This record gives sequence, structure tokens and C-alpha cells, in this order.
Amino acid sequence: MLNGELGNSLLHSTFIIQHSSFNIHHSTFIIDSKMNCTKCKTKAVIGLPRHNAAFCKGCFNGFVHDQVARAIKSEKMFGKDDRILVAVSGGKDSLALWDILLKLGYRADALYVHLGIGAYSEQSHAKVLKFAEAAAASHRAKLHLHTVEQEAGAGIKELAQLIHRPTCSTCGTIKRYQFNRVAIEQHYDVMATGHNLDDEAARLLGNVLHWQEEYLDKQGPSLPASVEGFAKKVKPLYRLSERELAAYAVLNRIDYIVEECPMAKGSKMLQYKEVLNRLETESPGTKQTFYWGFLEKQRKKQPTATTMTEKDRAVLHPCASCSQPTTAEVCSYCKMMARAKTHAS
Ligand code: Q46
Ligand code: ZN
Repeated sequence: MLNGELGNSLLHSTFIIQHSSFNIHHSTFIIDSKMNCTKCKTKAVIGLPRHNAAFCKGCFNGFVHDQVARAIKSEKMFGKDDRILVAVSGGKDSLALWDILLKLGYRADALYVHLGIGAYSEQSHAKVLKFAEAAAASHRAKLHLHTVEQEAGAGIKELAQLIHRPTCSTCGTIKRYQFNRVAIEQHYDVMATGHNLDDEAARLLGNVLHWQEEYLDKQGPSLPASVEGFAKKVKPLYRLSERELAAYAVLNRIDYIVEECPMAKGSKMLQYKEVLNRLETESPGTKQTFYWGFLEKQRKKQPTATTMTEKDRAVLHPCASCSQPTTAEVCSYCKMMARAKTHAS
């Protein structure tokens, strides 16, 4: 991840951060020893080609916090009195998000879903606990935990095999369900995820390539609580790149799990990220232009006769089993748990 000890490496002329065990969406940055901070003119620790700037640690932290504050304000995500539930995975983005929100003075608790994926889950859980103990101690923030194995009787891979569904779609259903359930039951005003600019640009590329118009409509960084039982969802990191968040985590000594989930290997999202990274290297700012440009167009779009919220209201009703909103009689989570129980017995 980091060549050399952090404190010393910041004094050295170069330091390199590499992450992702697959080396697919690795972020490598090298600081030219001659670069000075654009703001305060002291020695820079990171260069940001897309902003044509370089920052020292203090100014870089200020830049990151400012980008998040701008995202929260411009997308009307939440206010200082709102209770926020952050979805944490143990990775750099979600832990950085929790850290930034607490430092900006927000009331942010977190939820970790233990997927039961062997060493990966054990390590990511340990990273989350470690951060939570430090964050909770200084900001009185709380960590909620949901363990898939406890409820389903099996880890995510075994569960997916049992019900004959792809692991990642099973995982997606469980995470969406549990985050929403905890947010609603524990009366949080909003749920925040650590999706960054790279995630959103890659998802947009995928949606455009397949002309997934319905998904495009829902790709904004702030989704309102469309019906009762659905929590509002926001992505306060959409203005920051993966590389900037890796740098933020390292510079602020946030101990995160560097490895990707082993199930992500070969995924389409990683392929899209790789393509976008190549474009970004040639033309810094490509991802930003692509995703922010899309958001700008969405904002200008004349509101259609039927907004997404109205559409949602028309098709959603409480699940017959658990009461969470669903388009079917029984929600996909309850169906999945019922199938798991049938197959297990
Ligand atoms: S969906 Fe799939 Fe991710 Fe779940 S099983 Fe891992 S790769 S964590 S975002
Ligand atoms: Zn249900």
C-alpha cells in the first residue's frame, strides 16, 4: 500500500500508494519533490492533476472536507441536526466518509454487514471495529453490526449457492435490505454510502453502455425517501476520486482493508474503472467531466410528468412478511430467506 513508513515518506521526494490486490483500479501517485502546495506554498504531498493543483497535508485535508461539505450543501443531503447512518465496509472510502462526517461535526453512526467471506470479512470487521473504537471514543458515534450467518445460517457465498443466485446479487439484496431496515428501525434521517467519483463514473458508463434508463434516473448522489419505509440515501463522496480518498486515508492514518472483496474479481465495474483510469491518465478530469456533466444535465432536465418518487409510490407497498416496501407480494429479501430455510432443511 505505502512504500516506507508514512511519516518519513512524506518527507521523501516521492511516495507511492498502490491499492487493490488485483491491481485493476490501482491508484499510484508520485509527488515531484519540487512541487509546492498551491495554497500555502509549503512542500506538497499530493498532486491533483484534474484540479491543476498540489497540496500539503493540511491543505489537502481542507480540500477533501470542502468537497464533501459542497456535496452535502449542493445536493441538500442533510443538516447538522440529522442523524446519519454510514454504511461501512472496512474499505478506505466508507471509513474516510465516517471520519470526515464526524470531523465536520455531523451526527454519524455506522452499520457494518458481516458477510462471512472468510479472512476478508474477518479483516474488514477488525478494521471497522478498530476505527469505531477510536471514533466512538472521541465523537460518541455508534457502530451497528449485522451478521449474515446469524440470520441466514450461512455466509454469503454458501447462501448464494444454496439459493442458486450469483453471490454479488445476493449480497446486494442483503446489504440494501439491512441498511434500510436499520435506518428505519433506529430512526436515522438519512443513510450515507462511500461511493466515490470513480464508482459513480464507472456505474454511469455501465448504465450508458446498456442504456439502462431507469437506473440513469436514479444515479444522482441524493435519493429522497420516496415512500414510507424507505430511507433517504446519499453519496457525499461523489466529488472525490478513489485516489484522493486513498491518500486521505493514508495521510490521516485510517487503517483500512486494502484488498478488494474477493468476489469482485473480474467484475464489470472493475473493467469500467480500468478503462476510465486509462482515459483519466491521458486527460485528467475525464471522470469528473463525465459524471458531473451527467448530473448537470439531470438537474436541467424538465421535471417529467411522473417523477421517480411518484412512480415509486404507485408501485411500492409493504412486504406481506416484513413490511419493508416492495413491488411484489413478498420482498426479495424475505423470499431469499425463505428459500434458504427450505434448502437448508
Ligand atoms: S457485492 Fe460482491 Fe461487493 Fe458483496 S460479494 Fe463482495 S464484491 S461485497 S460491493
Ligand atoms: Zn420482506
